[in-house]
Amino acid sequence: MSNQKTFGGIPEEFGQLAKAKIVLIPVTYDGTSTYQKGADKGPNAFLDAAENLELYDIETDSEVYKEGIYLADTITEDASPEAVYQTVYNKTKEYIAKNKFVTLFGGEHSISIGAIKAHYEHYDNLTIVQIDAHADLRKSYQGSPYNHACALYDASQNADNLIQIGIRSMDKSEKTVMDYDKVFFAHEMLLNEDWMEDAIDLMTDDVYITFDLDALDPSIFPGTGTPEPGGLMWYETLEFIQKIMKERNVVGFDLVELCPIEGTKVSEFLAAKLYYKMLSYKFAANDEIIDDDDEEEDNSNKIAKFKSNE
Ligand SMILES: [Mn+2]
Repeated sequence: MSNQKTFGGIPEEFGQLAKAKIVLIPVTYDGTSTYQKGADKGPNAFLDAAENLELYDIETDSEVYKEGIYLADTITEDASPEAVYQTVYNKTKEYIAKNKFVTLFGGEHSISIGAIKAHYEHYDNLTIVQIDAHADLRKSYQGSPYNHACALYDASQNADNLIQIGIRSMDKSEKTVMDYDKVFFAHEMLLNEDWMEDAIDLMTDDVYITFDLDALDPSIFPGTGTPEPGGLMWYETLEFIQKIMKERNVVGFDLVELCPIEGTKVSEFLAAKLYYKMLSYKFAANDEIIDDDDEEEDNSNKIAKFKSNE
């Protein structure tokens, strides 16, 4: 399927592959989700919402689209979970080889398996940061290692470093795979006002972020297949992403599991805004937003739910 439009309706000159620093690959696969279906409709809802974004970011005083965002053809492969994995892996590799900053939008979380692998094969000592309500560490589920419940199993075994953030749902069997020193459970984050710095301290220089949108609290992001209570709020999410972008070299990311709800655009608009914020932080990270850390933390304490109330 060929995308005629540019991301967010940006001018054609900033949407061409040759000049773009950023590539966005939409992936519509929703073959293995188990509760509410509809993540296949995520990419189109996200792209529609993005057309209504303001392209100037107040916080970073930047217009990140001028770095160039190439909207790649949507991956609509759905023959099997393995075929999806292979296609995503090949496409991601292709754009990494062109020195692009590769981003993907799902689709369910299994679409991340190939994207993560392409990145950890390319970058030595890469950290995978998984922001997610679910551990996703099953070796196989419903007959496939490429099921969304297995999205991070491969990374847990083969990537150099996996850090899990916001986890609040898992199967007991996943305990044997999980590295507890690198997991930030939601109920513990609530009591640890230093969780962001603690997590960043565990990261190597190069970082890939896989962001399952169900990590967010359902009150701000209801549009997902398995909405788990007790998730991340908007400003603490932005604070954490901004800190990673400033303190580490983020080499790519994916956002997955948007499952649009008919009659409301809250979730897809949040997803579009989050995507654009992540790019703004990434490409403004080394200039405009270097500021006084102490002052920033004072402000964020007032609005971050996962910080101590004292
Ligand atoms: Mn997940």
